[in-house]
This record gives sequence, C-alpha cells and structure tokens, in this order.
Amino acid sequence: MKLYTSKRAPNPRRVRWVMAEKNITDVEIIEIDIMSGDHKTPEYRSKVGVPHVPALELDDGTTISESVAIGRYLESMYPEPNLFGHDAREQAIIEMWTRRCEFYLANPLMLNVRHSHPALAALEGVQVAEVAEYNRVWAERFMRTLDRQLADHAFIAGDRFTIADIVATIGLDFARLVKVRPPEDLVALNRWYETCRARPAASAGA
Ligand SMILES: N[C@@H](CCC(=O)N[C@@H](CS)C(=O)NCC(=O)O)C(=O)O
Repeated sequence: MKLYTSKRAPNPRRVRWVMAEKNITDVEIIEIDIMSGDHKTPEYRSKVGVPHVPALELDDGTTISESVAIGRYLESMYPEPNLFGHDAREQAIIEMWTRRCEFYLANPLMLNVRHSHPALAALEGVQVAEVAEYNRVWAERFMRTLDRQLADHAFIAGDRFTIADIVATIGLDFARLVKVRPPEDLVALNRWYETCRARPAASAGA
C-alpha cells in the first residue's frame, strides 16, 4: 500500500496518527507538496479523483481518499488497538462523535486558518476575514459542547481513546497556527486535549 500525504497538513496527519496507534509500518509514504500543487497534476487527479491528500493506494490499484474512510479501512486490516468501535452500538456512538467533531470543530477551524493565515493565501485564493471569524465562533460553540461531554467522560466517545479524539485533537492543533486555543474556562476540554497531545502517536505526521 502507498499513502499519499503531506507534512503538516491536518487531514493526512489523522491517518499517520491511526497508523502510529496501530504500529502499521508496511505502508510506503509518498510526500505530496500541496504548496507546489503536486496534488493538482493530471496524474494525481486521475489516480485519486480529487485534488486532496491523504489518499491510500491499495496493492490492486484501488485508491481511497477521505482520511476517516482510510482510517476505517486500516482498522479492518489491523484491528488492534480498536479505534472505531467493537459492536454496532459503540461504532455508531464513535461515528456520531467523529462526524460532530469534523463538521462542528475540525472543518470550521480549518476554514478559520485557511482564511486568516498568510501562508495559506496561496491555497485559498481569496481570504475573507469574516469567513475566518464566523467559523471561529462556530468552533468555539462546539468546544463548549465537548467540554460538557468531557466533564463526564475521559474521552470524547466514552471511556477510551478513539478516532473521534484524533479528529478533534488535530483540528485544535491546526488552529494553533493562528493562535486560536480552547478558552481556559473549558477545564475538561483542556484536560482531555493535553492527554491526547501527550500520546506518543500524536507526533506522527505532525
Ligand atoms: N475531508 C477530506 C479533506 C482532505 C483535504 O482537504 N486535505 C487538504 C490537506 S489537509 C488538501 O488536500 N488540500 C489541498 C488544497 O486545498 O488544495 C479528508 O478528511 O481527507
């Protein structure tokens, strides 16, 4: 298998983190320089279908994009430690939180950074300050939801570390580029965030 990835980009980092948690080492890493447009070449587009990283190319030539879909595929190949749930109930709860973390935290924070960090102007084209601020406000609202959840649970989807924690931690880490941090009064969220950042696998692809 080959993983098309890009240093410091948040979505490929999700896959690198999953691989590190599972100690997956037999995947060839292919660096794509998105700032130079490597992901927009006709070859890359025809292989992956979209100008995005990450993408996982299987030995039969099938290519999977979408970081969470890749993570799910890797989980089926390398089941332990489990990150996506053991049974139907747990899988649904983890997916619910993962989708919430993508839609209401990671994506808004990504748009905040893309519309406010000078280095990302080249990727975004036109940066709109109002878009950055609107998304920051929405992300902060969801941080408050997460803080309430984490007041009663060690991790986002319950009592153990899952893909939802990876998605949320990387979303928050990316926002540090523009100095957006969880407000200090969100004590449970900040406690959980430091726990996740301290995991050895957190540095993979960061
Ligand atoms: N939902 C996709 C998002 C993929 C994505 O947007 N990746 C970014 C890097 S983090 C990218 O390829 N950006 C290229 C561009 O904006 O031109 C996933 O989870 O994989």
